Amino acid sequence: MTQIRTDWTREEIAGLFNLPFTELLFQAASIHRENHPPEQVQMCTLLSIKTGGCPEDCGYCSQSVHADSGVEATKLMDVRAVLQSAAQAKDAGSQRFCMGAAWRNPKDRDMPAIVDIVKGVASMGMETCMTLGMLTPKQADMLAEAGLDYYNHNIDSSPEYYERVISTRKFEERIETLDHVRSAGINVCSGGIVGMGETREDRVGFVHTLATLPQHPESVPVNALIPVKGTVLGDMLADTPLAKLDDIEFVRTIAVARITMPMSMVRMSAGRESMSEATQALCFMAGANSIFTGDKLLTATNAGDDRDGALFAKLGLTPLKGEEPMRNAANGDRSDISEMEAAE
Ligand code: SAM
Ligand code: DTB
Ligand code: SF4
Repeated sequence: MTQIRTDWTREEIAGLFNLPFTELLFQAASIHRENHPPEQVQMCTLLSIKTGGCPEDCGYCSQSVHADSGVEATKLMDVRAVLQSAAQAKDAGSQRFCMGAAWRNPKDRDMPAIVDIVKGVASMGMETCMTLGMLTPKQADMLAEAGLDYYNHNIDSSPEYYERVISTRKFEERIETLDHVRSAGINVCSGGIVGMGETREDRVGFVHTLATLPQHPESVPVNALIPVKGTVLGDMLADTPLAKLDDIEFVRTIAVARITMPMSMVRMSAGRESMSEATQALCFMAGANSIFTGDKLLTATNAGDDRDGALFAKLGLTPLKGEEPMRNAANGDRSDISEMEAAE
């Protein structure tokens, strides 16, 4: 069993990034197969349950009111419609259903519907994940009690680069919400975005922050920036195409996340649509073991099932076997949630 460490130094992490690529990949792949079935990749589906109109000013996001991206704001989706989408995702082979809302934080009046959604999706036997912005301890407890398996809240980048990307909230506030999620007994999903114009040192700081949390996030999404027209970062990248992150550096980031957080699910999240098959294959080799399937992420397009099916066939990869999803600590096997109760 690999030793789990939360005392990584920035120097050690920088040292991993600096390894010869073949050595880095070998170390990451070795740790990956010690802790995970290396030929299996978890298939996840994303749904935006409340799109656009977000008051935050995250420089990458199409859903911010500060962006001119053309994304229209919607209300929170009806519970039934969400459950219908979840059922479709399950039929299409998804094991995990992730729901996102473009909020700074959920309002207390939103919580009853959110709780019903969690109960409904959980009762279908899928792993549940939600990302709704900042949470109070009480809201985290409500989600835990409803049976939410994971809460996604990304630190996005290094503490230093964070404030250049987002001005409407502080890095420490992100960490506070992660604390509330952890205390409530929900598995933590936290990662970030690379390719936002940050330096290697920022990528070191990003992985270092995650790998030195008191407990590693069980789930670490690594997004490659999707440059969206009308967002600060999308427009910056359109003006300076050379600023696009090199694919090998993306693979290195995945590998370092795998080595430093051996047990976590490392998710190759946004940005696969513009990646070559070869780059994605290197990411799987480096320890990525989860992808978003289907044609759409939250607002952006995704690689799509046809392309992914062809890639999996070529690489001999299979969807993660339908073992029991990793339940939240507060809720055990959730045998208390009956189908009937969930449908109420
Ligand atoms: N409002 C919630 C929040 O920010 O916590 C949840 C939704 S937000 C869209 C979820 C994550 O998606 C962000 O933290 C960011 O890492 C990622 N994301 C958003 N826009 C992206 C883009 N254009 N490219 C890559 N990742 C993106
Ligand atoms: C995460 O880190 N990536 C997902 C999920 N968590 C919610 C979201 C990706 C969003 C990509 C941009 C969009 O679709 O708008
Ligand atoms: Fe709002 Fe989340 Fe987008 Fe930031 S990333 S603008 S908080 S939806």
